Amino acid sequence: MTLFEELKWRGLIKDISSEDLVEKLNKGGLTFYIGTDPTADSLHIGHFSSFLIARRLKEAGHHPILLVGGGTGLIGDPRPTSERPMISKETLNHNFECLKEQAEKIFARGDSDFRVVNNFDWIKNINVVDFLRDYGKYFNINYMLDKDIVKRRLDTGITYAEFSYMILQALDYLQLNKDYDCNLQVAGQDQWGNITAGIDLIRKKTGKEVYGFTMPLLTKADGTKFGKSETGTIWLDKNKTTPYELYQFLINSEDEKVIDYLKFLTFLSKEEIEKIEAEHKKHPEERLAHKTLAHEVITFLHGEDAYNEALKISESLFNGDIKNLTVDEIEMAFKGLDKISINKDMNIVDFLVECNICSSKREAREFVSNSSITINGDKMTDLDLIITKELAIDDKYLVVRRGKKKYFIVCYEEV
Ligand code: 485
Repeated sequence: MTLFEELKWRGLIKDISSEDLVEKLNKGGLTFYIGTDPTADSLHIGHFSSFLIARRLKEAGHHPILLVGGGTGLIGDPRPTSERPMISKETLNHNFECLKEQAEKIFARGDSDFRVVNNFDWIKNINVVDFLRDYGKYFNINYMLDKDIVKRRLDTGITYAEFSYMILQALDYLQLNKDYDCNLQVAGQDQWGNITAGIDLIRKKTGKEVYGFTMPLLTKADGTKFGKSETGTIWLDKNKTTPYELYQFLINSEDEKVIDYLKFLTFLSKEEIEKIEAEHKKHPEERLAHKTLAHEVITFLHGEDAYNEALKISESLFNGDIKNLTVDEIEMAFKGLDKISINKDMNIVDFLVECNICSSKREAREFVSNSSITINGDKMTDLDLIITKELAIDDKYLVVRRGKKKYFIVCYEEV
């Protein structure tokens, strides 16, 4: 299978700038770039699916450049809906540092052929007269108005700053072409207008033919964006989205989409994925495709140990085997829950009311008598039980479950 055939099979090709690109991709030796703006202090799973292309192309013999937009981030790429709030320069710098480190760690992986650049390095030197003469003169307003994103914003309004964004991204491509002979830009499908603006600018200014292609957005079965869980965006920074949360997100992928995600988000070969697909169809209840997806993505991002920990937490919670977990693992498993503090021994009924796990003593007695309360995985049915620190995991946490699903974390205060 050629590289292009493989990218097609994975569902990674949306628009391509010219048919010539197919042969060039298959041959190898292109220098390409993919960019992101530092609008947050971490990349998210949507970026992950796009940025993986950098490793795929690199492995096929092309040379990657990752651009973090310290300059473009100060303006903001127009969204289809409304103007972006401006990010302060301090926040932007902070985000920039975070993203640079993350991109290097996750995608470059110490590979010296991966270059990471910041467009602020050249944008900051352009004065307004040069900007208009050297670039503005090459952009006809009709051409700009014809870009999809601008058309979509005409009703709600778009400022001159955001309207000019495409010129900045186009001049980046020109700059990278000049500095590194970069001749391919890759991105998600929403970037098609910006990519073609760059290709056209380079053609007009240098006469050279350069290329671009976009990848489809990763979606859920209903067509909405993939990448949000009940608790929000799935980040690549493990302090923002723990490996356990990532595990939960991936393991709960929709059945009808999970094979697509394997193609998009992993490096497993066509043969391997087809084997998993056949197995998945035969025994969907085994969730082999989901498990493989979680394993591949989490080990790529955070390593095998983090994956094993996420798996252990998931299995322990599923089996009620809470005592098996360490304090760190409990913290990861219940990251989103507020901790309830206590500092004295109490009868179980008083304990449940005091910790707001039950609303009255009557209710507490009822739950205990119905075997609906577990503490660290053990059913608590004795109404006279005294809850003491000795019951806590590492003298710290009591994981209380009320009914089937409702968890509470009670924490013994250091006194
Ligand atoms: O020269 C460039 C300057 C900035 C950019 C690209 C080239 C960033 C780009 N305008 C952008 O906004 N990208 C998005 C981002 O930063 O979050 C997303 C795209 C998505 C995919 C991803 O970046 O919306 O399709 O390309 C990597």
